[in-house]
Amino acid sequence: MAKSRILSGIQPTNILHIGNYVGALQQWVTLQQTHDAFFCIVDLHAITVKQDPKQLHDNIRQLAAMYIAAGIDPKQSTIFVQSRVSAHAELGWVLNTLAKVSDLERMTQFKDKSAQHHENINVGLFDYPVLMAADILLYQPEIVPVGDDQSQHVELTRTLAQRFNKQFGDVFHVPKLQLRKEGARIMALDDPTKKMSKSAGSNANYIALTDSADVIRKKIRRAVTDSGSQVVFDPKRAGLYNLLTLYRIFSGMTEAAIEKKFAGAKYGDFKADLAEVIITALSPLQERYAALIKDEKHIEAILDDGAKRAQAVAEVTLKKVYDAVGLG
Ligand code: AQP
Repeated sequence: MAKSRILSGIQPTNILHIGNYVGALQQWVTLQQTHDAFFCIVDLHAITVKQDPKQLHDNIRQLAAMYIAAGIDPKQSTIFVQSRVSAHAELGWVLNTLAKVSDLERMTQFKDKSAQHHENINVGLFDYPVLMAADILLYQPEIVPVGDDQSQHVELTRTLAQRFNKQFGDVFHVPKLQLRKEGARIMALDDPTKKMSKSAGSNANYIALTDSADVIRKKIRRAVTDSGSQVVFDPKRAGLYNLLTLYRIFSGMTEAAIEKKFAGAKYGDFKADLAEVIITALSPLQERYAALIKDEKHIEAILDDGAKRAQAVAEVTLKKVYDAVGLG
């Protein structure tokens, strides 16, 4: 029986952080074992905010290397760059004619990003979720594994698929959102009321996957917590809860075992231990990344192959769409 398909992607903006790793990459690594997996580098999304062209070009290769370093196997899964498969932009245009301005006005990411980039509130930023719907629907996936911040966009994707199918006949499979049970929203270290974000103003916000051991120790030491003293899982103590969630995910220990381990300990002792747990967990990934990033040809060959594999699937869907709409 054919494996069911999954599709997800990350923007090649800045360097990835442990939120991207936990919310997206870690799930992808597990899911690729049981699914026909497509992992996209969504560079067309990246240009909805100002990018330095040279930096963007380098970021694409770095992100591909990070996918592989994190455990995505390019033989098993398809790794590709969005702009190299033109069907994404083409289907995006067709879906634009079905998306309502009112659908897009509700998107919280658009509201957040327009506040963050008030000097450049461009049409692409507004239209981002429609292109994302095209990214997904082209591959007819069963599930879309993302972090919680993308839930609203996946919901819109489902709406657009249903709207298209109703108007033109059943072309799209309506995909399901897949969030992990814990860690779907890792919060910022310097403000646990906001999600960890790679475009945050301060690098105290996140732990980058390439941060050195000393930088990780410093960032965790300075992470915002409350004035309490007991190291226990309490969602009301947002900063500590976020750090404990990271401890759970990176150590693999249960909540009860962690609380027992730190009974009577101070926040400072817990933070010092957490830093070491994260350093140990990231170290193999960092070693693989350092080796991969030196081999530009190898990464380019993987991306060329990925574009061909993605193109073959995307073209089939786009043809069905064009035929259904009357453009074929
Ligand atoms: N804090 C987070 N916790 C869990 N998952 C997260 N993701 C992002 N932040 C967290 C998930 O990572 C994937 C890739 O995200 P993206 O590149 O599309 O960009 P984003 O969601 O906009 O992530 P950032 O870090 O906030 O980037 P910037 O600041 O550049 O916009 C997605 O699956 C996302 O859910």
